[in-house]
Order: sequence, then C-alpha cells, then structure tokens
Amino acid sequence: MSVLEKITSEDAIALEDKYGAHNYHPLPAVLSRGEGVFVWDVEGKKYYDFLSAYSAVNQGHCHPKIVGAMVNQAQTLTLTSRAFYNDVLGKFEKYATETFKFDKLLPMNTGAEAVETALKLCRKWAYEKKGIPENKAQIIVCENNFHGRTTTIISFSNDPVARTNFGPYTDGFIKIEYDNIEALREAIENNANIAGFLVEPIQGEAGVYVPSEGYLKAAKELCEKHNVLFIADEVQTGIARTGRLLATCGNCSCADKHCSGTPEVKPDILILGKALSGGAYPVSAVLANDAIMGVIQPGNHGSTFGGNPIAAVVGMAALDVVKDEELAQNAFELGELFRAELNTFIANSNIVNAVRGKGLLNAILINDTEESSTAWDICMALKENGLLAKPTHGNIIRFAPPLVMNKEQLLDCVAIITKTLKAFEK
Ligand code: IF1
Repeated sequence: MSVLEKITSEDAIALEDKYGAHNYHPLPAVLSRGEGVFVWDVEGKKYYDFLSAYSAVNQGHCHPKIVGAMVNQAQTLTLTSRAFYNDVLGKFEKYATETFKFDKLLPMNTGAEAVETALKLCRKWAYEKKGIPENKAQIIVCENNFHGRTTTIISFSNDPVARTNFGPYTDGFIKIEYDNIEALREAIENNANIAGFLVEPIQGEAGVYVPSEGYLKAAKELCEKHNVLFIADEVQTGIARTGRLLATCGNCSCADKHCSGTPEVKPDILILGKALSGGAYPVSAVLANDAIMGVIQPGNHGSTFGGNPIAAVVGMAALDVVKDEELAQNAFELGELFRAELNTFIANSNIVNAVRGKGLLNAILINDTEESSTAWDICMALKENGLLAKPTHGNIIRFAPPLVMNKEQLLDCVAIITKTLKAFEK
C-alpha cells in the first residue's frame, strides 16, 4: 500500500489495531489534514481541534512560518549530533534563554526527556552544591502528577494504569498533596536531604486542577528558604497556553512583546516541551541559571537528536509566532470569554457541574461518576457535531484549542459544546 493511496477511516483503524501496540484508546477520528484551528478526517469532515495535541499545537496546525523554517532546514542540514557544532543551536539557545530569562538551556526532544534531565540536574546540584550526601537526595512531587512515562517518572506516579507492573521503581521521591502548602512545609522542614520540588503550575492530566491563588508563590518562597530547587514542569502549561507566556508568570500583566521578565514565580529549573515547537517536531528544553546548570560537564547528559538543527530553527519560529501573534494575550482574553459562556450554561444545566482553567487550558466536570461513559459519549457526540475533544480522567473533559483561535470561532465552538451538552441533560 503506497503512503499516497487514499485510505478509509475503517481501514486506517484496522491497520493500527492489527499492526500497532494498543497503548492508546483514541477517539475514532482518522485525521489526514490540519490547518490553524481545524483538522479534517480522511472522509473530508472538518473539525475544530479542541485538544491541540495536548497543548503542543498552540500556534495552530501547520503554521506556515514554523513549517517553512522546518522545510528549509530539512533541505539544508538535519542532524549533526553534538559531536560537532552546528550554525543554529546557539542562536536558539540565546533566543530561548533571553525569552524566558535564564542563563543556560539544555536541549532535548520530548517532555519526558526534559523532565528526566531536570531531575538529574537537580540531584547533581544537590550533591555538588548543596552538599547532600551522595545517593540521599530526595525530590518532592505531587499526588496526581503527570510528568511523562519513563520508568523513573512513573515511579512517582499514583496512576495505577501508568505505574502497575513497571517496577522495580526508582527511589528518591516524596509525594505530597497538590495545592497544600503545609504539606510542602512539613516535607521540607523535616528533611535536610530535600533537593527539589517538581510541580505542574496547573495539573493538566489530573483534570486541569488550578491551584489556589498564591500557592506557587508560597511554594517558591519555602524552597528558597530551605535551599530547595523549585522545578516547574511547564510542558503543558507553558508557551502561552494559560494566558501568560508561562503559567508561573502568574498575574504578571505583560504580553509577550514587552515581557518585563519578572514573573510572579521564577522557577530555579524550567521544563518546556510540546508547543516549544508548535507541534511540528519534538523539541523540549531545560532552562536554569549558571549556578545550577554549571554542574553539567561534558559527558554527563545528552541525546542524539537533542539540539539538532531542525529543532533549533523550529523552536525559534515557534517562539516568534507566540510573540508576533500575541498568543498569550489572545489565550487570556478568549479563556475569560470561554469560561464566562460555559458558566452561563452551567447555571441552568444538570449535566455539567463546573468549568475550570486558565487561558485556553480548561476542563468541564460532568455530573456523573468517574466510572460512567458519559464524558466519552459526550466527546463522541461533539465529534459528530464537528469538534474534537477527549476526556482526561473519567468524568472530566479537557478543552484546549489552538491559541490562534479568534473570538468568532470560539463562540462557534461554545455553541457546538452547549448544544451537544444539552442533549445529555438528565
Ligand atoms: C501521553 C497526558 C497530557 C505533560 C507534562 C511532561 C509530559 C507531559 C505536564 C511528557 C505529556 C502528554 C503525554 C501524552 C498525553 C499528554 C497528557 F494525558 F498524558 F497526561 F497532556 F496531560 N509534563 N503529556 O503533560 O511530555 O514526553 O509526552 O513529550 O503520554 O499519553 P512527552
């Protein structure tokens, strides 16, 4: 079968079922084209994309500036490995460190690799700078976290589906309740071997759980007081998704073009991925200042593709788009509108209990049990009505459109969502 040969949805699904590992349970939409906020399936049906590949396609599908940069570089030099220099990595590192206000950047490919990199960096800093006895470093993480799927990362997951039967597990992690500053204080103050605190500014997979006002700031202050590294996993919340360049920018009122660079909560280690490439190519990164990143010496860490020329130019183009099209401001404004519209619906609904989120990272809580298929059934109905979304856990549906959406399209999506939900009213 030639890759150019047209295929039906049914055949595409059958091929994956027969020849692919069953590590996902996708909605039965077989997509063949994407442009901006839209995707099309193989039968030509058009959809609003309300997942954005889990917030990787913030800049919209196939953004011409990003794709253009990728194609041009792909025809010039794709990969050198880090055995040699290349002419674009340094430019990307400079651009990204100036954008996010850090001294150094370590380039990787996937979000999980960047999280693993941050954990290794934190541990090495703890032994060589903080003076924690070797192999005694502990890193605090939160219940219901999602940081990726490597063996170490799932070692501190409490999701049985992600963790069971993948042991033996990596040691050195302490789990505490998310959004509970006293739990963090208790864990930090009674243990001299705490190296770092790894946290999602908003817990995406847990169901778009937005922490209490001031939690992140108080957590950072506690970390500072006890010489513990505050590690922000912004793989999903970063790159303008939550209405600011970073979720840890908090209520900083700047838009990207004139960022003052003084975010509400400045991480010691920042983890980026997903939309760092606009979804065109795997690009992730760990950023830190010299006092921390300086512990990394040649041979300590790396990856064949980490920092490759295509990743570098795609990363620069993706950041350009965020700034030039003021995506953070757009996400902020459309997010406010989305939640206001949904709250109006919820006031007279018995199928939705609440909407929550920041910027264009939102979720609705369906009025049914976690075990019910209602959220899935609603997503199937949304698909029929021309909008793609997927439940996170059980009865929660995540809504995360590309940040290039305009007000008219958003209101069109609100109409589709509310019309669909009405059919499920009890
Ligand atoms: C899947 C979830 C979202 C992430 C945060 C690191 C990573 C992710 C905060 C790892 C990745 C993806 C992974 C993808 C589905 C999606 C996801 F449902 F799994 F949990 F978005 F919420 N930190 N999240 O959200 O980045 O290695 O994937 O590039 O694995 O099913 P990655």
